[in-house]
Amino acid sequence: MKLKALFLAATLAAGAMALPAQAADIQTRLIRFGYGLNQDSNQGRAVQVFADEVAKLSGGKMKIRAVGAAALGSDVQMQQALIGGAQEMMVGSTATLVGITPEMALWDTPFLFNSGEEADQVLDGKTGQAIMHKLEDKGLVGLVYWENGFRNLTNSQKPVKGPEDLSGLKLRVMQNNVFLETFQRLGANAVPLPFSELFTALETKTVDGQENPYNTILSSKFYEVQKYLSITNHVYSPWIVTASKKWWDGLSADERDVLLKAAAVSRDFERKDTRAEADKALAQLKADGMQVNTVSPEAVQKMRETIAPVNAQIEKSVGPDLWNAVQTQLKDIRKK
Ligand code: TK8
Repeated sequence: MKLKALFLAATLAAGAMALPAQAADIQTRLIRFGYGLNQDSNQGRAVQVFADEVAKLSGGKMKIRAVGAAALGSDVQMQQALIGGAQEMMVGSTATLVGITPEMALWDTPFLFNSGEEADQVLDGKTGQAIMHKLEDKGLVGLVYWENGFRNLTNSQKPVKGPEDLSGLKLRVMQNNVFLETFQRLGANAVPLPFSELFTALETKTVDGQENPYNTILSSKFYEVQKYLSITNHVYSPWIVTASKKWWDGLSADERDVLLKAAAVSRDFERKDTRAEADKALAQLKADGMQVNTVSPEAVQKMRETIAPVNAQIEKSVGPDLWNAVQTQLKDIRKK
């Protein structure tokens, strides 16, 4: 009788173990997750999807406290908070990580990708993952890449029809030497500034212009302070979801699994949402009064030639192996 009862208790316990979130090795955790854009943006929507998925997979034990609009700091400030262990997670531009992990500069190569789908294959492939894992030596853990998108120019002065129109234009660039050099070569007066200071800088005319994807120009209301939008698609920008390594190393395998699974769900949602919204954003920017011009293929070609030396610079800082791996993968993708 006694043995039977014991057996029953053991069976019940084993059954409970099989229940997903309740019995898994998951503690109650509050996770501060910072990002730079407004809540009402492609970035904000994807953070919400991530938060919901983490709650679902952890049975409500792991709670994401999402803080947008750079209220926890600029990309660079948040990266430092993650490295120090004062903040758990964030999403931001890979471009702002170049000071920490130089290999990230590969994604800043002008005109590297022809489409978002090409970018997906490279970022989710061997090279993209190898670069992401390099963050671990620096106190960060990369989870997934999201799409920021193809960047285009806006300014308050004139339509940019070619490199000559950039001459002397005060243009905000991301805090990154590749962007600085690219726009200096194009003749602009490039000013590195964190994204969190950009709207005010445009509003007060500290800078004349900036470059970002349509979605961001809309969700950050740059159309209120910028008249001209010139379509160049000069570079594809990824975002990357990162965690503090100090914090990550203290998580159980089950907790990490929840975060990785939720991150993959957020990535798939984010890329779809971002692509679906980009065309609508452009139409909305026109409706909001922006004057839009497409830079001609000839002028784009001239831009490419002017900034070609930047590629050699990037190849030097990422090393020939990574550089060649991406070129080879892109050739393969384009053959198909
Ligand atoms: C948001 C930035 C932004 C980027 C920029 O934190 O700085 O222009 O495009 O998305 O990472």
